[in-house]
Amino acid sequence: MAALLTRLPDRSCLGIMPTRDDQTLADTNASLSDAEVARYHADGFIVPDWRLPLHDVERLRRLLDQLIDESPKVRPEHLVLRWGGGDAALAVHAAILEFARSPAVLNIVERLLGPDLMCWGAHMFCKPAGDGRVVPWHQDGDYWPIRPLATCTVWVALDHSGPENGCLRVVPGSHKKRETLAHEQVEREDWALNQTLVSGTFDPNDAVDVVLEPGQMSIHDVFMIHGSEANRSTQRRAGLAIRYMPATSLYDRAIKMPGGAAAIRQDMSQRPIYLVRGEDRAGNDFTIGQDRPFAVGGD
Ligand SMILES: O=C(O)CCC(=O)C(=O)O
Ligand code: NI
Repeated sequence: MAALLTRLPDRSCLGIMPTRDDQTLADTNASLSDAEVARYHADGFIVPDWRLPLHDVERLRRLLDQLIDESPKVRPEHLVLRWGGGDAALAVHAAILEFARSPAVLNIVERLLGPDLMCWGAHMFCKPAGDGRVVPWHQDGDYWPIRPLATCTVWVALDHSGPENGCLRVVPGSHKKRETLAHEQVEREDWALNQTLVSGTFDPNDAVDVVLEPGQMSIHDVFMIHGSEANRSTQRRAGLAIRYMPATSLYDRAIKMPGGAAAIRQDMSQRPIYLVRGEDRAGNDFTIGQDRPFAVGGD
């Protein structure tokens, strides 16, 4: 009986992930182990031991609700965030920026991309219960005007994310050649993105599910093949993707991305970008777009 009682308070028994007191966004000791870094390079993705405390997850969830309320015309899978608009606008969405610029997350990203870091985008990928859209197979590099192509995405789960509600699926090791394979443009109402890998460029049977609990995150490389299924379950699946690049690469505003009719437009030339650690070493322009208002759903 005593043994049972001592086990009852274990929060994982109640379906709540345990949080660790030493893990906060301000935690300057947060990092990745050498084994985690090696796994990232071998597989193209990792799920770090470090996770976001639940009260920060709850802040981000409230922000997601706010973004959905404020943007009734934007599908919840398409909540691409365009920062800018000065400090006042930034303050409104402070929870995301605090996350993106936090010592803990930057320490982790620094282990993968080096000491000079830019944050150039963020995207709430929210798949509502019942009709959450498919994310077709793709490599992020096919979408982005960054040269040399080098970025990683930190994707933090705001809900439980598993195969039943359309979790991220990745092809381990598919990043290794450091090249983008052939993509084609496909406009489909039930898809969240409009560029997808041409059939035959890889084997979808090699894919694995990335199952995450709220606050856990996966980090993936720009060349890694990934996608996700529709959400036909009764449980929402939301994640916040923050995009980082090394400041040794150029966010090249002259490159015209393919574009298309899909809700996410691809002209990224005016997007505000931020140096979040170290120094710019590639002539990036951090002034463009800063005066544009905060917006969601496009560039
Ligand atoms: O949230 C998803 O299912 C897809 C995310 C994705 O493609 C990305 O973050 O690059
Ligand atoms: Ni992607």
